[in-house]
Amino acid sequence: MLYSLGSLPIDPERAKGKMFAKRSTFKQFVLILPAVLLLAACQKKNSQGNATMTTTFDPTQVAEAMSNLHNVIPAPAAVQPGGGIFTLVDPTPIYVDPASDEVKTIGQYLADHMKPATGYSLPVLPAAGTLLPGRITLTTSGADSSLGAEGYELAITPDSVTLHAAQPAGLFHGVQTIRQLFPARVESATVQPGPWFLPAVVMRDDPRFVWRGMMLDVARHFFGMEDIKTLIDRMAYYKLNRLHLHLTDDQGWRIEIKSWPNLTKIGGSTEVGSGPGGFYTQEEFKEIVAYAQSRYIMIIPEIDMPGHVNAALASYPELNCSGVAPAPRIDIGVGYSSLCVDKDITFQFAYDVIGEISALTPGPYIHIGGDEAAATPMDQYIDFIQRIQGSARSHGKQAIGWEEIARAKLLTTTIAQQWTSDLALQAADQGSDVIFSPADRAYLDMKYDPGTDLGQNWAGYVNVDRAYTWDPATVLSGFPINHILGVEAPLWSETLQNLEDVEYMTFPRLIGYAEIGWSPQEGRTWAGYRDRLATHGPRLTYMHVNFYRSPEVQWK
Ligand code: TNX
Repeated sequence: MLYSLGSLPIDPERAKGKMFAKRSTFKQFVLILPAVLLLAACQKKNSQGNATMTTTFDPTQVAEAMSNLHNVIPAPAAVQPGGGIFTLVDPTPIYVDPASDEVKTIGQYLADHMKPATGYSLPVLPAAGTLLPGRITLTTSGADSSLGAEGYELAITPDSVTLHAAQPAGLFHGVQTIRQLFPARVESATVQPGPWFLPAVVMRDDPRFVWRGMMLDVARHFFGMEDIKTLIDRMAYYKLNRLHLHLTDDQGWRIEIKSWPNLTKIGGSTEVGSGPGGFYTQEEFKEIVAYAQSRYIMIIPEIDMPGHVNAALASYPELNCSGVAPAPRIDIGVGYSSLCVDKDITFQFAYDVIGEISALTPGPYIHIGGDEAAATPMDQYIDFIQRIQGSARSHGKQAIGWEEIARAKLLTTTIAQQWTSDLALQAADQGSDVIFSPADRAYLDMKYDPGTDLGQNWAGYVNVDRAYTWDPATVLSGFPINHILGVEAPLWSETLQNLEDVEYMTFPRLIGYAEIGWSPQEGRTWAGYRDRLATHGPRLTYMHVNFYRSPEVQWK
């Protein structure tokens, strides 16, 4: 009885349909706040979840719980605030579908992420049949199939948290929303004082675009397994789902190819500057792929060809037209190297590499580069790209290439990645889908402003505002909206030596790209986003992310 006090009416039919409120409004918040405070003053639950005694909750903490509803990033598609608050108790069971190991794993992931800060026990238990009242429930049974591959529905009442999704990925994304609805200190690695409140709500959320990615250049500087896993965890928190690894370039070859061992033996031993380079063995790479998969992120491997190949040319003299291997390169020049596209062995090499990489990744994509091939004659470039996309296809993969590949005759399954021109229009004309990574908005290696020590500025300065205030649908005028796959933010690593550098350039800008990729365009404003982002400062701090405290944001 007590729990309905102050509730806004939530009609389940409305919650499913078009009438569902788009985004909660501040007005609704003000309306329900007094009721919430009243409720909070009356309610305390024991471990069975019954209200047993009267106590007074700190109104500031209740207000914080309510405001977290408005600070989720990416902003959920639809939010209907409820009445009251859910209080986590010790222990709180997490009920999961008994028939699904995958759902159980997601339940355990939530428990593992709540445990350090709360110190609470959150046993993951199978819930047979109908949902048990109370506590936290994660389930795909009875979910609305229109939630799609990644959507979820989250219902929080004062006595239960229920997450529905049609697919496990949706549950995983919903778990990130739950984490963000708890106070920021829930991300602490050490036990923090409670109470652990969640605001009552019904959310229905699914992404605008299927492709929400980041790219990391591990060729110019090499980053080890732990760095990659850390980055994957950060991405997951913001519902990103693609990590593109730029595995080869002039300065380094970073993935073991068993049929061409010198690629890593010689080509993997250098990087920009004087560093030792490095590479992933195939076993290590599989481990990265599996780790990313457990966070519902797909690894997109890139082998950049026919330019950006000095590390390969230095490893095998026979890949050079001259038959002579060039010296390794550790500078940051571009556009000077090319595979010798006249030679049969060049194609043998490319096909072998594509075959081994295809076998390493379960996903349907392989990125073949294709950018800045200034040292390859255009007719040979076009022939090369066409043959390589065919090879990818023969291994059951869709080729992805930087926008320059639009000059070739593309298969409709081939995907182009826009970065600096309108060539992507030609790709869409040929029936290809396009990923948007406009350098002057989405390049994570662009300096924030002239005072940024790291990064480059050839595409201009990209502050947090500029990184956020654009729409993939309007980057190229006349671009057909049905060919937009989504958005990806590339981080080129010429100037970045370690994870701290990577994080500094990535955060907070990546959070904005996550919202551009996930949230409805309608209603997105810099002012609104900026204020929500400010509340993520403490979260990032608890996670030990080395983010740039941009003066554009009044960090909490
Ligand atoms: C352009 S973007 C490149 C990269 C550089 C980057 C530096 C693209 C497809 N090619 O080779 O690392 O600029 O910002």
